Amino acid sequence: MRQATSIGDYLIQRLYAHGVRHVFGIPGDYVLGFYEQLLRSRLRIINTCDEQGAGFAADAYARVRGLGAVCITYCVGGLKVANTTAEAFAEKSPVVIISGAPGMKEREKNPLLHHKVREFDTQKRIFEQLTIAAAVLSDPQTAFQEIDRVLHAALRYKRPVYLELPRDLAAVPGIPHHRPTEIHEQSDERTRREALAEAVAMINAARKPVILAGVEVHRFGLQNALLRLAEQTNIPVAATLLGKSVLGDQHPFYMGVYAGAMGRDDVRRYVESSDCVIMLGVFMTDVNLGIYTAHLDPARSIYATSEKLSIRYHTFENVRFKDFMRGLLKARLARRRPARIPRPQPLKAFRSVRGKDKVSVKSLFQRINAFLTEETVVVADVGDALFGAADLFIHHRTEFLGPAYYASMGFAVPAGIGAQLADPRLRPLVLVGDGAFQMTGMELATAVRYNLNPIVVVLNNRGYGTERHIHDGPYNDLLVWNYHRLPEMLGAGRGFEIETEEQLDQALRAAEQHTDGFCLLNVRLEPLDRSPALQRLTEGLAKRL
Ligand SMILES: Cc1ncc(C[n+]2csc(CCOP(=O)(O)OP(=O)(O)O)c2C)c(N)n1
Ligand SMILES: [Mg+2]
Repeated sequence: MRQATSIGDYLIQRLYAHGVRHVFGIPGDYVLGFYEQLLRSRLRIINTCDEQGAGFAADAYARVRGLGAVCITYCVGGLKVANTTAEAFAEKSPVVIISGAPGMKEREKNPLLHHKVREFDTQKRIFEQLTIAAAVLSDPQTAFQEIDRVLHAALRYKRPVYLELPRDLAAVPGIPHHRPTEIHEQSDERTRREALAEAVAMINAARKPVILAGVEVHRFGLQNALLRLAEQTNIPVAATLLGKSVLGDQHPFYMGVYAGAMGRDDVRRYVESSDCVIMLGVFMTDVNLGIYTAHLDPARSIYATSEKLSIRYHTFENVRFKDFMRGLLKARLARRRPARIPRPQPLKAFRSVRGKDKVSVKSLFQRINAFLTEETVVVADVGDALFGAADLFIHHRTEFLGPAYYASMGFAVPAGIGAQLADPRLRPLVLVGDGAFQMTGMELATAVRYNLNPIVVVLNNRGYGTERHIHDGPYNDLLVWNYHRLPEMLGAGRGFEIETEEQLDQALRAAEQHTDGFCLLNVRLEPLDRSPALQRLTEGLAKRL
């Protein structure tokens, strides 16, 4: 007779069915039973140095692959992924948080078990705030349904979810003959038609429409729909920073990143002078909009996301983002003559003839730009790594990851690990400030353990550079580490200490060749040097003061 499926095994099966192949985390006694189940399954456990590393890695994995998972022990592990879950929530990344927990039997009489904070449900209540759906799998009768419901919510809303598995239930069978429930949500057809009619009339009547594409185009897999929409209508496209690379930078109707004062001026003028800005999957965040230096008038906008659809001042309920996008594709939108638009300017070539010059933030990004290929995934951490990367010319459409909204430092090194496991064809180019590196850079050990080969560029400006431009003080200084000597400690990888353009050039060439392990470039920069994007932003802000 076939053995009944246990709750733990059912969860594993469903994760696998949704494309998950790796689970990031650190075990503990409350979750060891489930770790054993994972070990016997087709999923691979990726042990990180710290739970926060696991959380960021799973987030990047989800951004690249469509779903990610992190598995940790109760509270001591769980609360360490609260921050990464918050980032996944804010930036719409579907990560499944699986936490071990005291068994249901152990909870009787409320004993003081280790790792407990206050009540047994304290952790769950915290995660209810940070996820779109949460469940404690405490009842074998409902566990499978709960798993279906929670995973469905992650996929539907592209947000993290929480599943708590009491340790005495992981191996307990759920109800027999359960079939996963497929839920198909639909738009309200009449509302959808009316919204589309209004949108089409507005777009066709416009003199200078422009599409502003955001992160949800990527999360919902609508890049091809966007491409076709632009091709069919010749309406040009700009992207937000969070949505950068939803289209490849080489597409003829793509003009670059729009980010208020932080973005390029020509893109800004084009978008802000448009009489119909079609915002697709855009989040109106301050970083996306250049810390509120953007001027977008709702009277001239169509705004469609998974949460909201409005056209001018009209709001429509129950129209799914996907259905609206597809509707636009089928609608009778006029085909226009191609407009003259600004184009992303590949950064000026690197002048290696003057090789003895010290590397500046500007020349660093120029050289990196020339280094990118179709196989690179650029992962940028908060700080000038992210601002500078805004101007990079990304060849392909998905290959840029950065926490451009919630902006938690420490994302990039573990995210590089998650991104490469999600798609092994990609080689991560991790851009990270020295401050952010000091938070999670030791996850390079994880890269070594699992034979990954990221190229990590540490922008070593001896402190919290971004903050220095806002307000400086000794609290922005850092101990200067010998980052390039980490390979000695880890017994793998290659390190480079870089001061001149020539050294940078040589290190990148060597990194290109050295594919057996990670490469770390310790790039020494002046504390007050900054990227053109960060300069534009601060100048833009200064003008408004
Ligand atoms: C976890 C976290 N702590 C603090 C901050 C506030 N913060 C924003 S930028 C920044 C400095 C970043 O320093 P570094 O990583 O060296 O990059 P740089 O600005 O020097 O390029 C800080 C501390 C943050 N965003 N995230
Ligand atoms: Mg720094």
